[in-house]
Amino acid sequence: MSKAFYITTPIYYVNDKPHIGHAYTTIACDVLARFKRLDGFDVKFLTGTDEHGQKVAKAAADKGIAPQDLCDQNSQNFRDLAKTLGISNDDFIRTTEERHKKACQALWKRLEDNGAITLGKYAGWYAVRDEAFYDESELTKGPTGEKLAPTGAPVEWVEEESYFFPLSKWQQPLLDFYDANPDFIGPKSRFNEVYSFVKGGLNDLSISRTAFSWGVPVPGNPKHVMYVWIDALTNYITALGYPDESGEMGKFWPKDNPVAMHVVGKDIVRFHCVYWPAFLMAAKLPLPKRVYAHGWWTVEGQKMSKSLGNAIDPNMLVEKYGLDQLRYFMMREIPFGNDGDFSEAAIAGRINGELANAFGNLAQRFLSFIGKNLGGILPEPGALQPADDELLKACHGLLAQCRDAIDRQALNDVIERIWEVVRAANGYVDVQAPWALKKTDPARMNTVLYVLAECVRHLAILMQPFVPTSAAKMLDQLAVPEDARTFAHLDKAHAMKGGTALPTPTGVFPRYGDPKAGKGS
Ligand code: ME8
Repeated sequence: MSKAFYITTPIYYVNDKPHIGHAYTTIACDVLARFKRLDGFDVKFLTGTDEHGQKVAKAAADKGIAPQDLCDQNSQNFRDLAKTLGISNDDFIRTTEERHKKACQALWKRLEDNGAITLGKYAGWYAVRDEAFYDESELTKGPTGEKLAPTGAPVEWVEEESYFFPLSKWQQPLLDFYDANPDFIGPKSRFNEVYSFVKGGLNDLSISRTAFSWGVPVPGNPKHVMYVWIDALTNYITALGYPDESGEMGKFWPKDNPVAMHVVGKDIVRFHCVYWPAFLMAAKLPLPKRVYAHGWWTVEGQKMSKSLGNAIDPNMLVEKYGLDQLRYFMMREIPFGNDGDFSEAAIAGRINGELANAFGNLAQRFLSFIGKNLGGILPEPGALQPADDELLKACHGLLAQCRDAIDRQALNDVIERIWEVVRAANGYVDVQAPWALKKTDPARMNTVLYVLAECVRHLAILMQPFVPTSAAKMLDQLAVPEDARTFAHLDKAHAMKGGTALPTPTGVFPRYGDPKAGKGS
């Protein structure tokens, strides 16, 4: 029976257009989803849009359009972006869908039945930009003395009738859960941050609003709409068919859940690692296995913001650099979990130095040599020498190392492990110099060319999650059949066969800035 893996992105607010931050999270999840599929898992990969709440209602009012119209337009922008980025999501959820309203109301009723919801009055601070309540003690002062949330968002005083979730009661169960599941939150620094936040004490949470109506109505009291975060977090189980707990819920959200993981930015850790598990515990539903929070991108050294107008449109980046080039850069440039900076110099450096020179040239040089000198037929290898064995051994050792890194969400480590072999293969070419062997020792030349082809087959199969189009082109050039490209095919039984006719090679990774090359894949 195949193993299941459920991976989700945050659902993005539709108050504005997507930018590279959104593209980053979605690409990272796509890499994880593709890796697991290639590794034999039955994967469900979910992304979508978060469409309710005061922030979206306000954005629509500012534009003078109905909230649903704004949602329809901007949700489509996110859906189109997923397509442009080559995202392999299995579902795209919108929180204004009927299936979602049904799931939210069912979860609410279940919480109510379990005595986890009370009616009271909220009086406190709220930041619309963060859609978050803040305690007075968390606030800071802005330049003109105004009160600000710790994120820098303006806050407003809210006083209204509200339903409450008794979060304070869940402090100890949450701490016990974190103690028993130290891998629930990654990276470790985020785990520690959440742990000390919860240890510091939790306030009960207001979970409904009456000041506006753009949300899921509270069952039995439609004067209230649900707090947008209880609505938003529920999306992860809506997409599995909740409240029906048989079908996909049983498979992708099972008891003791060893299957589901959420990838989020560091801004929304508290919602995913404190509120969400507490809601689920109170509802007596399984918790996800892991939440991984990545870092923050700045652009040319600056924070992206509406006022600076420097939020980069990912569509433009794909147009300018090529899709696989962008995907590779984002996954390679910074350790997943750390902050990083997007700059023209950095992406151009990675494209030219690594994709074009190191990886692209490695394949291009020996493939054109075979095309020109051997009629495009991959030669049979002779007896292997220690240098050949060493390179092939490095190839065979890669999958285990990549799996280990993937399970820690160390995406750049996966690339680094692969790149160690790319470097070793380039070193092998330099030392073995197959072009020189043509005259002196053609049999040895054949072996070297064969070993290179087998090595590049491994590298291209393992690079598929990161650069799917280019890796596929490389595998086409090696005449690897489309149904022989999973990780199960990395074994010796599926090695390249001498005598295989190879198609005419063409460059897979053009240099950036080379007027002859055009843009990438
Ligand atoms: O928070 N760098 O939606 P959102 C890296 N609707 N990632 C970034 C980024 C940056 N500069 N800016 C945004 C919400 N992101 C809620 C989520 S989930 C149940 C509800 C990414 O549109 C990052 O993943 O504000 C961050 O967590 C997410 O976009 C926030 O998207």
